Amino acid sequence: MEVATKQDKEEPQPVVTYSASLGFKLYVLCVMTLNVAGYILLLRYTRTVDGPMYISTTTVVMIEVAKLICSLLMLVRDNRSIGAMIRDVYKNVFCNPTDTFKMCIPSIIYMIQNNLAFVALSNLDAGTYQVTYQLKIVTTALFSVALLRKNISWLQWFAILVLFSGVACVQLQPGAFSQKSDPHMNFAVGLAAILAACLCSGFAGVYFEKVLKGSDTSLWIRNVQMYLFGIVSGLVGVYTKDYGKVMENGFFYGYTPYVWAIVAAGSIGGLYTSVVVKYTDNIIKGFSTAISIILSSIGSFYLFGKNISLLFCLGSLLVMVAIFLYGMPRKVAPKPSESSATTKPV
Ligand code: NCC
Repeated sequence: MEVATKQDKEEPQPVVTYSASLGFKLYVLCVMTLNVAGYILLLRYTRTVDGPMYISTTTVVMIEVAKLICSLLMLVRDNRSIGAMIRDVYKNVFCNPTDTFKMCIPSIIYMIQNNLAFVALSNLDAGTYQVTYQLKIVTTALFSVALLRKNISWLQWFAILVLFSGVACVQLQPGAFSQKSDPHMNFAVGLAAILAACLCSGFAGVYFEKVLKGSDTSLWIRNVQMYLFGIVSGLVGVYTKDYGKVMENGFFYGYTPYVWAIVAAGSIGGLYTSVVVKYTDNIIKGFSTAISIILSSIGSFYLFGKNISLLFCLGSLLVMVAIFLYGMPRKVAPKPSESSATTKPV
């Protein structure tokens, strides 16, 4: 299919916009949001429960494998046969190395980010983790301006300040800095991991959006490209960090049904994230995942017997208000590039 995407290099992104019904967008946002809450709780639960501890780097690899299989199945559906899918992948992935290598960057950064999530959740409670992680809206906004040349209004920058205040309130809750109740948890390490994950999330998300919407290559081909690199970089992670443990106990050591549930939730979350970014953008994605803060906080309260303080509620509320302000529609004159953008239906 010929789409007017190969424009002059100086034209700003995006050059392809994808349309879908509001119902479909709400559906993917809801699934992603509920999944995030479940994923965080599972991660937190499996990192704190007694018993043989699974090797988290292997889980990251398994999630990439599951996402690759699902993306290939989506390509079978789109191409209507396995043979056509193989030809499609061969042509677009293996015969197009320059294009394929574009996905190497987000895949490595996501791999680092996904590993950092395990470090952060081994040292922070689920609620603090989730709210602090909302700082990725700031990094996403900054990278959106830098890479996608997005226009961010004063109201939206104000929303970012409100967001900072909300996150600070949550962190100032009594005991948040000490977490003396669990000697294995180190708040400083958890916070450093989560801040680094925010940078990774912002950069990789915006970079992926730029590449996806910068050409007419299908989402599932982009995902196959990314997950292939994801598997390789994930295995490098296993080798460098946990080689000894894997040799001693095996790759699947400590894999309980809960760990397999993490693999399922991790792959569903990743795939839905890619669909959300395709039909909306990274900023709307951030707005949606804020709802999962409340869900995982409630879950954290029940599962780990944690008391949610008033300050935590206020902080969460400020974060929600900030995300709402950030997502508020505004009138902007269409850019010349946008009027020439190609719109593709679902
Ligand atoms: O941090 P976040 O996403 O921005 O990370 C994006 C996740 O989506 C995967 N991804 C992205 C693009 C693509 N084409 N395919 C993908 O599989 C990346 O590998 C990365 O895992 C969020 O906005 O808060 C969100 O958070 C993650 C997750 O909770 C955190 O990263 C913590 O680990 C959610 N992922 C899951 O719930 C599995 C994501 O849905 C939303």
